[in-house]
Amino acid sequence: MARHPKTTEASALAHMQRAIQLARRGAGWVQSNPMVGSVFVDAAGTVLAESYHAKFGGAHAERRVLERVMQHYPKNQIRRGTLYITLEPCGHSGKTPPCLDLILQSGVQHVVIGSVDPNGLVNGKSIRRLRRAGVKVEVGVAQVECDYLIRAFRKWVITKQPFILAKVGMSLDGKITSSGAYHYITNDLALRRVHELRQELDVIMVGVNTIINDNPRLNTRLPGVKHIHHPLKVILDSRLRTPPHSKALDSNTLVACLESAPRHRMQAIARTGAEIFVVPPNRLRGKMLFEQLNMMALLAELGARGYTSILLEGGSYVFTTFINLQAIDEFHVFLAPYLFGASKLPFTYALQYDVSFPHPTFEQVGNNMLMRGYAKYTKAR
Ligand code: AOF
Ligand code: ZN
Repeated sequence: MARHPKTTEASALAHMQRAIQLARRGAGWVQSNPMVGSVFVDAAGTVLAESYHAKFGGAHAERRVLERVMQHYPKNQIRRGTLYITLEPCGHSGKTPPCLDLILQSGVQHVVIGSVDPNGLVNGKSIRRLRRAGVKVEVGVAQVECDYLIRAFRKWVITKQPFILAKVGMSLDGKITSSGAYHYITNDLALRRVHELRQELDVIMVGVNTIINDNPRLNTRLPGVKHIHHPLKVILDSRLRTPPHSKALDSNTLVACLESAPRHRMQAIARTGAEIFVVPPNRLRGKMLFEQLNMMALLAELGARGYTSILLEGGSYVFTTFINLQAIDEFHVFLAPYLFGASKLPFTYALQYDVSFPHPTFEQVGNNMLMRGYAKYTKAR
C-alpha cells in the first residue's frame, strides 16, 4: 500500500485551507445546508480540480470535484490522488445522491476530511464505510477552521434552533450610541465586515428602538460582490411601534409582535409586504409579562422554517434580553477609539449572567479592534 506518498502535514494543511476558502464562496446561498469546499490533488501534488457547494439543493462540493476529475483523468491517476473535503462526505440520499458512492466508484484511495458531519444521518458513518472499503481516511486537518465554517449548521442540525451571533460596535466606555457627531461609531473597514456577516447569515434581527432611532435599511451592501444575499429582516416589536414608512419594511421582513398589538398598525405594516408574526407573551412565575415577546418561541419558529443563523444587531435592550436567555452563541465586538460618557446607551443593562469568552481572538481593523469569541455564561451573583 505504498502507492501514495505520505502527505506532508504542511501541504495537507494548505490544501484544506484552500478548500475552506472555496467553501466560503457559498456564503449566503447554501443554508440550511453547510458550506463545504473540496480539492483533488494527484500524487505529484498537482491540483486536478477544486470546487464548493454553491447553492442549497445543488450538487455537493466533493461531487462537483470528483465528476470533473473522473471526466478528465485516468483511473490510475485518481487512485493515487487525495480528495480533500472540509466536511465528512454524505452517505445518504437527500436532495442529491450519496457522495460516498461516487468516492468509492472513483477509486481514490486517500481522503482527508476537516470536520465530522454533525448531521445525525451522517455523523461518522461515511468515515467508517470508507475505511471498511480500504480507503485511507484522515480526519481533523484544520479542524478548528472547518468547524467554524459549519458552526451555524452544527447548532441548527442538532437543536433545530438558529445559531445567534451578536455584533456590536462600541466606544471605549462601552457605549453603542454616539453624541450624533459620528453617524457610525466604527470605521469603514468594520462596516465592510458587518456586511460580510449579513451576506453570510440567514437572518438579521433588531429591536424596534433601532428602527425608530436609526431607520436602517438592514440589507447587504458589498461593492464588488456579484451575488448579494440579503438576510431576512426580523424586527422585535411587541406593540408594533415600527413606523410603516421605515426603510427596513418590505416583503423580506418579519415583524414579531404580541397578539395585543393594535389592529390598525398590523394592517399598515402588512401593506408594506412585511409579515406580521404574532409571538406568545412571556410567562414568568405564573405572571404574564405584557409587552414582552417569548423569544424562545420566535427562535423555534425561525429554526423550523430552516433559518440556521441570526445576526443580532441590537440595541441594548435586545442584547440584554438575549444574554439573560443565554441565547447568544458568539459575539463580534468592534471597539472604536472614543469616549461618549454616561448619558449614551450602554452595550447592556443589568445582566443575570456574566459572559466570558474562553478563546477570544483579537484583530486590529484599521483604528478599531475586533474581538470575536464564543460566549460562556455563568450565573451572576
Ligand atoms: C451539502 N453540501 O457539499 C455536502 C453536504 O439534501 P442533500 O442531498 O443536499 O444533503 C444535505 C446533507 O448532506 C447536509 O445536511 C450535510 O449533512 C451533507 N453534506 N451537504 O449541502 C455539501 N458535503
Ligand atoms: Zn454529499
